[in-house]
Amino acid sequence: MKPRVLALCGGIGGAKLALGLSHILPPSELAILVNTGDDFEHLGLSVSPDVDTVTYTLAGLNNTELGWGLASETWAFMDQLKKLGGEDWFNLGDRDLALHVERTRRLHAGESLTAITADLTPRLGVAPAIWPMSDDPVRTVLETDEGILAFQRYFVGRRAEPAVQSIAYEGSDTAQPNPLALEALNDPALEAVVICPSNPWLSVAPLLAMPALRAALAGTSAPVIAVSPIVGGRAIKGPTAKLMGELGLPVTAASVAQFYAGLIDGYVLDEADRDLADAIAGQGPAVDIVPTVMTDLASRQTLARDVLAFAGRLRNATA
Ligand code: FO1
Repeated sequence: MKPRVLALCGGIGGAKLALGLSHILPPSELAILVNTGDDFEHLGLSVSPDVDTVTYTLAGLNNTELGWGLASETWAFMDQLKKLGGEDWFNLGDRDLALHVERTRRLHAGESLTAITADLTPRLGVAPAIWPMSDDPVRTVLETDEGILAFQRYFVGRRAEPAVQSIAYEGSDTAQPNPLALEALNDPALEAVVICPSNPWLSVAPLLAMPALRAALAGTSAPVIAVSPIVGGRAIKGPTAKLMGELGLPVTAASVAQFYAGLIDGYVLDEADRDLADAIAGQGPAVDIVPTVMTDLASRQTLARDVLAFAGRLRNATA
């Protein structure tokens, strides 16, 4: 499969733009490369939260209140597990459980996460390709004021409350990025790479930490465009702003552009951050200013169209 557009994303925030892209592109023209640094083994099951959030979102099955899991979920399994004194800090809904059980069975049978995802996602009604960033384990681990915490222990178990000192992406040095993504990035016909407004340090960095993927992104002929997850000095969702403060970074869209320096050709800034445009452009990327806050399907599609139009202008400028 040779997509025209490759989107890079994590879970909730990034999936919104991925959904917008999926509504304006024919399915064969879009592939979504998803963070697996959040993946972990829980209760003997292989859980891939970001792959699942993107899957459920594109299938229209996602739980919009929680931001993760399935809509109209029931929790009998968790209620019973709690009664039995089992581990109840991470919630697996009754219907969501089926995905983890089936994925785990097939992984144990020797199939790759990529192959399993390619088979299961159309069964749930997802048409574009969803590619896990790697079939090898990469695990995000945080050094915090409460010690070293695996990602889900930090994010869900401790609600992202501990102060983060540093972040490691264990296994990223040796993990082989998804070969389909490398092939897409090397294809001269690729028209755009979109870094969705996911948390740069928690959701996008695990992808960039794989040397071969970073090199392929740096070398692709397609314009690479990042959409800022920071608007008016605040994160749209999740602990991005808190984390940036802890890492000693000013909580601005400019800090995110700096994080992507050298990799991106274009940066999409919200209208609220217009005053940062010149400073960011001075660091290298072309800047586009559009409304980036996605409140409904229409705004997801509008942002997707704006990003692809920006990519078109960048392609024409270098042609
Ligand atoms: N997030 C929570 O805040 N609490 C949960 O209990 C939880 C369970 C869960 C189960 C399956 C799944 O696919 C995702 C789940 N998430 C939960 C979301 C997830 O852990 C994080 O949002 C992502 O890893 C960050 O992108």
